Amino acid sequence: MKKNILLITMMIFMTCAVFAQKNYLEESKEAKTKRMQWWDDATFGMFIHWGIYAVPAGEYNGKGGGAEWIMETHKIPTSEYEKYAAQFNPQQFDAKQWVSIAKNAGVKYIVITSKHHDGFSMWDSKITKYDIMDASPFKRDILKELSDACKSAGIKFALYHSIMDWHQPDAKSKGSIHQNTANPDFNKYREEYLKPQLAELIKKYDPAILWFDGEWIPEWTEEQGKDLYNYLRNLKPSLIINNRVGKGRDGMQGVKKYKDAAGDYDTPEQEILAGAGQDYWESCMTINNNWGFVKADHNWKSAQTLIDNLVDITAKGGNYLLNVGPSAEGLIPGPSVERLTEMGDWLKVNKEAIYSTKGGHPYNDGPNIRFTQSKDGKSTYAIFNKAENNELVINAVQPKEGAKIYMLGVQQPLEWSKKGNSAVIKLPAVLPCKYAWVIKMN
Ligand code: FHN
Repeated sequence: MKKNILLITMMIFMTCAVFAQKNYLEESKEAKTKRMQWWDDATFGMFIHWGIYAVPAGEYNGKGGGAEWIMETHKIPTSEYEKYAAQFNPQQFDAKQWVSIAKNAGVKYIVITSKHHDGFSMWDSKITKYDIMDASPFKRDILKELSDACKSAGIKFALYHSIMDWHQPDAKSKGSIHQNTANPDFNKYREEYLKPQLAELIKKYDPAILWFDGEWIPEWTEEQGKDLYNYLRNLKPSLIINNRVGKGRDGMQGVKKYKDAAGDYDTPEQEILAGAGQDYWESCMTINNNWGFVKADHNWKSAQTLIDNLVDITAKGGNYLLNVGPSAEGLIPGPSVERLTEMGDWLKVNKEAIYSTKGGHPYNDGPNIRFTQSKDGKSTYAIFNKAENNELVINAVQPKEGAKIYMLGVQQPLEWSKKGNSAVIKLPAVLPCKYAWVIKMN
């Protein structure tokens, strides 16, 4: 008798345990800090916008405009746009080569578009035939190849996923040009398409981050965002999710409009916070003018600008998510690779001032000096991109009398002196790198 009672009690307990969803919206600050640690230390990620929109490459019927937005920009009917899937056959795609480019650039995590607004699934999805395996001649699981290559190289693999979907009938906002059902049932799309695809992505590719976008549609609400956040964290407790999972993002400036907005970090886009960030934040930017590949877009940002951005963002306590838009052939454009290589060469000399640091307090000293700090607070790094008379004058931070001051990449300590409230540091005759240099002060 006693044995039966014990057995029944255990079964009830186990059943409750299985169905007891944890509420991660009430996660403690300590637990979140622990979960975000690798991301906070990583500082530099690569964004990849890749899809069948690479086939038109920013041109439709002889007219430019729209990269990953080309379906909307040119009001391309779904049946017309689907034809790009049948032309998408990136035979030069080599996941290991892409990951090697990222690793050499000093990138610590890669966020690739699993599904952008056009609704095309860049993986072998069992939920739809509108995917790389069934609708394209390529028939290779791109996300599987890339996630495997990332794992082998020690780079975190992550996914961008659009809530907005111009292909799924029930996802189409009423009145949108793509609407082709009288009464789209958004709840049906969310529960029977969006969530099952996300569960599939977590199970198959184990992403470290889910980077949501397209949350601005009228059908999506903060409540649905909170529900989705909790659903996903229960599937993978260590998952990191950006603040576009809900409706809490304040436009392109990307910070939370209210304290309990769903999502783990803020997402300024094509801009850098004006001052030091108050929460976890990541600035996503293009390397030219477009996210997706545009054959006519040769407006590449200089290596100087990209390194200045990385330094400014790091000094303000943020992460830099820099985008590449591969071609329909599966190649990351050469000018992107050149600039990423320059960033990697710079980081090889100066990584100590970037990875696993805290934003400086203050974060700057005029327009050309930024500060970061070691996590233990024992070292301050002054990162500068301009100096006159072969010396650097620092006012905002005062080294201790007699402190040894170094430049990263240079063996010998530097000569320096105090002049009033300034520290005047003599720079070495031969500098260890291009673009910007780091003074280390203990
Ligand atoms: O509409 C998207 C756009 O295509 C791109 O993905 C950027 C980068 O995150 N986000 C949205 C525009 O804010």
